[in-house]
Amino acid sequence: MNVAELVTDEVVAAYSRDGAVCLRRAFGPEWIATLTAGIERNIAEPSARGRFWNRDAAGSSTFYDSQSWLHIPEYRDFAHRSDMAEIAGRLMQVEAVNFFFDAVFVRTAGEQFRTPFHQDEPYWSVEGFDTCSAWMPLVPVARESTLEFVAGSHRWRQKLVQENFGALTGDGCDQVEFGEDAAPFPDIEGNRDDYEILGWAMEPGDVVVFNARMVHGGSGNLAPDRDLKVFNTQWLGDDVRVLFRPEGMDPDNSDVMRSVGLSPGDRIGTDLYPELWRRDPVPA
Ligand SMILES: O=C(O)CCC(=O)C(=O)O
Repeated sequence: MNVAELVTDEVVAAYSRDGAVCLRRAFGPEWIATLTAGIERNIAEPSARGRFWNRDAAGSSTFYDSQSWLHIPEYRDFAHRSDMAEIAGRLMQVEAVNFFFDAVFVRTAGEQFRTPFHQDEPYWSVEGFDTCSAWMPLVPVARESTLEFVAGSHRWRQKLVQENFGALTGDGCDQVEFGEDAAPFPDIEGNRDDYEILGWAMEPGDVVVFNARMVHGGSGNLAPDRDLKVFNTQWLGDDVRVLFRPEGMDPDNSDVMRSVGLSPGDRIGTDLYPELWRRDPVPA
């Protein structure tokens, strides 16, 4: 399906209002096959950030890795050649889009571990409203096992204490620790009726795109015969600037950003965060 058919004015309005939209049949079987091969390669050759978020006594697990596009050609190919950069640009209504990083969440059959509710931007080495993540399951996912979103939370103003996912591994990498200027994170799971919670059963080819300020979590809770392989990409638009956070970052890009000459306040760029889409100039 072409991007104009997929990202209609109604979809753009829903993304702006709710902070997340599910686009059906956005990617064909060839991309699913490519990314599935990429995930298999990634599990065999994890980056230094590769880690298990969970392994339980029954043998189920959740594997996480990020920024692997630098050594996984299938991920690089998707970032550069698929329609995802344009989809991100048209949803965010920006002039240009840079690739930030990829992440994978791979749960084996029957895995129960659910990702705690959190926002993404507070972990990142950048800040801005024009951000999005594209969460793409490569296998069918049922409603009770999908990622969930608190509608409208991308416009919440309060700084919240976020989960320290670095602590799930104990390896000292990518730790975050919020101070007293952040409010306690609300108990979404315990008070589900107080929130409008969005989530979609999805098929391979569907993608959920969400603003990085969105409160989201869940996934997991898998039936004994269902696994869940998710490929995720993060995209940055016009108002995004480099920011090194005293709370810590996950993934912490500050060293690598410094090494390519990026400083706090800079517009993102360089070969590490390439610009992959720009709105066509209006003809004169
Ligand atoms: O799939 C998951 O378990 C977590 C996904 C997530 O938090 C994200 O894509 O930012």
